[in-house]
Amino acid sequence: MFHRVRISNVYQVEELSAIIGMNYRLASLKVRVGGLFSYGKAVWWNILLLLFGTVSTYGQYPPPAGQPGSTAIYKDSIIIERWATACTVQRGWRDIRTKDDTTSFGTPANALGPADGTIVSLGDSGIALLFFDPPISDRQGPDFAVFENAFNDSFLELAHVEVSSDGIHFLRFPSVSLTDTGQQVGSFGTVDARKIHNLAGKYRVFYGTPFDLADLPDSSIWDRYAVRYIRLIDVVGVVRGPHATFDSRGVPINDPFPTPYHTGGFDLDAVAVLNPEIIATQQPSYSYSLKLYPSPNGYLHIHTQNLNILKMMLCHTSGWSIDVHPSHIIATEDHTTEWLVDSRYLPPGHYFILAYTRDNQIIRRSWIKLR
Ligand SMILES: [Ca+2]
Ligand SMILES: [Ca+2]
Repeated sequence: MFHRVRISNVYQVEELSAIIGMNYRLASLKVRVGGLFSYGKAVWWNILLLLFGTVSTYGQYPPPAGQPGSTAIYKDSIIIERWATACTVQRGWRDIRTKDDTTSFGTPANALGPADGTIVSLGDSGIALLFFDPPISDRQGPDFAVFENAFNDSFLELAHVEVSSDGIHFLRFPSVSLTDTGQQVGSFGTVDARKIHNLAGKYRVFYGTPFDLADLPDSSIWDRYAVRYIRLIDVVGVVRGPHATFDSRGVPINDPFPTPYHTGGFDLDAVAVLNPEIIATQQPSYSYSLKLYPSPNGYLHIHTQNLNILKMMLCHTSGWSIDVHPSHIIATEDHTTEWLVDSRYLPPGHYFILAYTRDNQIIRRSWIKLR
C-alpha cells in the first residue's frame, strides 16, 4: 500500500471529493502537475476548475471522456493493473415485452482481456458475471472500470453494477439517473453522461466507467478487500410498465428502448482492475534515468543513474512481487548503479519494475518476459 506519492512540483489534493462532488477519495494523494496519464489529468482539470471557480452546474456528474472533469479511464491508462479473465453471460431479450428471442451477438470471451472493441451483447435484462483471481481490493480511488462500446458520447446503453465476495451475496452500486423520465429515450435516442452516476456504460468505446468500492457500505455479507465477482445487469431502459428498472432513489432509468436487435442492450467490451496508488512519472527529470537491459542468458539488468533508491520491486500483473537488490556500482562518477534480476525461472508475462526513491518518487517501467 503506497498512500503518499510525492513527485516534483506537486499539488496536494485534500478532500477534493467533498469540495467538487468528485466521487473519489483523494485525500493525501499527490499528483504531478502535467502528468500525462488520464487519471491524474482528470484530477488536474478539477484543480483548475476549483481555482477559477467555474465548476459546471449544468450536469451533476462527470462529463463525457476528454472533457474537463471527466473520470473516464482510457484503455491504455497507467492505472490499469489487469483485466478480467473469466466471464459467463446469461443472455437477455431482444425485446423484453415480447420475449420472442434473446440477443446473440458476440461471446463471453469478448469481455476478457484489454478493451478492444469486441463485445458481447447482453440484451434486455441480460447478465454478465465476471470472476477475479486474485480478488479486487478496495484501494484508494476507483477500483475497477467497465468498458462498453458506445460509438459516441451520447448513445449510452447502461447496466447496473454489483459486486460479491462469495458469489452468492451481491451488493449493487448506488446509482443515480437524472435523465428525464417524462419521455422514453428511443431506440437511437441520447443520454447525457452528466446525468448518470454509478451505472456502467457512461462513457464511449475505449473509455471505462470507474467504480469505487468505497461507495458501498460495510456489511457482514461481503469483504471489501476480497471482491471476486462483478455482475453487470442490463438496465432495460423502459420507463413505464413492469420492465422498468430503477436507480438507488427509486427513479426509473431511461436509456434507449426498444433495441430489438441481436446486438441489443448493454454491450460489454472489458472490465479492468485499477490501481491508482501506482502513479508513475513519465520522465520526471533529465538528470536521472532507469533503463532495462534484458540479456539472452536470462538475467534482467536494470541501470539507474542519479537515483537515491530506497526500494526496488519487480511486480507481476497477477499481483505477486519480489524485491530487487543492487548488484554493484558500475560507475561512481555519474552515480550509475546496476541492479540484477535472475529472471530465468520467472514465469512469462507482463511485469512492472517499481523504484521508490528516498525523496518519495516512484518510477515505473514495464517489462514483458516472453518465455
Ligand atoms: Ca476504492
Ligand atoms: Ca472486448
